[in-house]
Amino acid sequence: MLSNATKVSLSKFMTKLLRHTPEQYGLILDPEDGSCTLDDLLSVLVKAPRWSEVTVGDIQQVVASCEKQRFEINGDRIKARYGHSHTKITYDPGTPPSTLYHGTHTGVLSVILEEGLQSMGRQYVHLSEGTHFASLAGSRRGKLILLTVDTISAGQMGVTFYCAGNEVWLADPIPASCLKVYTPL
Ligand code: HQG
Repeated sequence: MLSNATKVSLSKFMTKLLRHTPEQYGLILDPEDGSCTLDDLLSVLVKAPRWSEVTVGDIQQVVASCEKQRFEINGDRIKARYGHSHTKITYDPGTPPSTLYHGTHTGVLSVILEEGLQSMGRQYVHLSEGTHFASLAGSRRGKLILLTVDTISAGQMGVTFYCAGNEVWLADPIPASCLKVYTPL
C-alpha cells in the first residue's frame, strides 16, 4: 500500500500529465476524451526518477482512493474526469438540476458578481450538484464563498452544461445575473 503522502504526490503528477502538460512528457491523449492507455501513462511515469518503481496497481490505488474521483479507469484506459487546461475534452451536453454550486473565495467575489463566472485557466467553469465538492474547490485559495447557479436562466441565455460524473458539472461562462451568494440556513 502506498502512504497517503505518496498517493498525493503521485496524484499531482498524474494530474499534470492527464490535465495540463502531457506533451511536455511525450504523452499523447485522445483528443476527444483526453484518455490514454494505462501502459502509456505508466511508461511516462517511470521515466521520472521518483516514480521509476511505480506500477499499474499504484495508479489504480490513487484512482480508487481519491475522494474527488479526479480520474476514471475504463478497461485499459485512464483519463482525468474534469479540470483540463490542455485539451478541450468533449462531453455530452446535459440538463443539470435547477441549482448548481460553485465554490470560490472572498478575494474574487466582487469581480465574479460583476462579470460572471469565467473558466479562467481551465477549459470549462466547474460546478457541482452539492456543496461539498464546491466547498473543497473554494477553500483552496482563501475564505470560502459558495455561489448558486440558476441553471434554467443560464440555459435560456445560451449556456451549455456538461455532466462530468460524480456530481460535477462543467459549463460555458455563466452570466452574473444567474449567480447568487449562497448562505446555508
Ligand atoms: C475564479 C480542483 C476572477 C473561480 C477544484 C476560481 C475543482 C474568477 C478560480 C476544480 C472569475 C479558477 C476546478 C472571474 C471564476 N474573475 N476569478 N470572472 N470566474 N473565477 O482552479 O473551479 O483538486 O481554475 O471562482 O477543487 O476553483 O484539482 O477552478 O476560484 O474541483 O481535482 O477563478 O479543480 O480540483 O480556479 O477548480 P480553478 P476551480 P482538483
